[in-house]
Amino acid sequence: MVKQTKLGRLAVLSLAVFSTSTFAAHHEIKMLDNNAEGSMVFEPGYLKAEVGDTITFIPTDKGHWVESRAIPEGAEKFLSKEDEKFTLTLTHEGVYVYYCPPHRTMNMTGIIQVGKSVNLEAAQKEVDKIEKRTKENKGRLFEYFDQVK
Ligand SMILES: [Cu+2]
Repeated sequence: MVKQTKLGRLAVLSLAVFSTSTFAAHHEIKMLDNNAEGSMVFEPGYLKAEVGDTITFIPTDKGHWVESRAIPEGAEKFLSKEDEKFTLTLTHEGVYVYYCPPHRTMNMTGIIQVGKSVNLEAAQKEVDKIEKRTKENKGRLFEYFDQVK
């Protein structure tokens, strides 16, 4: 019984790995004034993706944009414009830490993990720095970072 379940899970897992490495996926992250997590928030705040995938930041609510902080070596920094849709192609494996500049002290932050977390230490430093400076929604970025594998 247990063996069958494990095998079933493995089959699903290998299928998922196969499909993500074969077809680039498209993801969306909403920029919001509020959601169940609190105020000034990206949704989802933690996102797992693969090299070749694209991400579009959606300005669902007004007054937000996105700027990269810690990114993997070789990846390009990004900075979007206020209230504009912004699409990013993920070219390098690693952890991408980003925030919304006007709401960084409200911990309007997020993490995209692309493949393996090759730059984990640098990402941890940036996460610590942002959490230290944030005045509201403390701990939110730590929660996202805890999901990095
Ligand atoms: Cu914002």
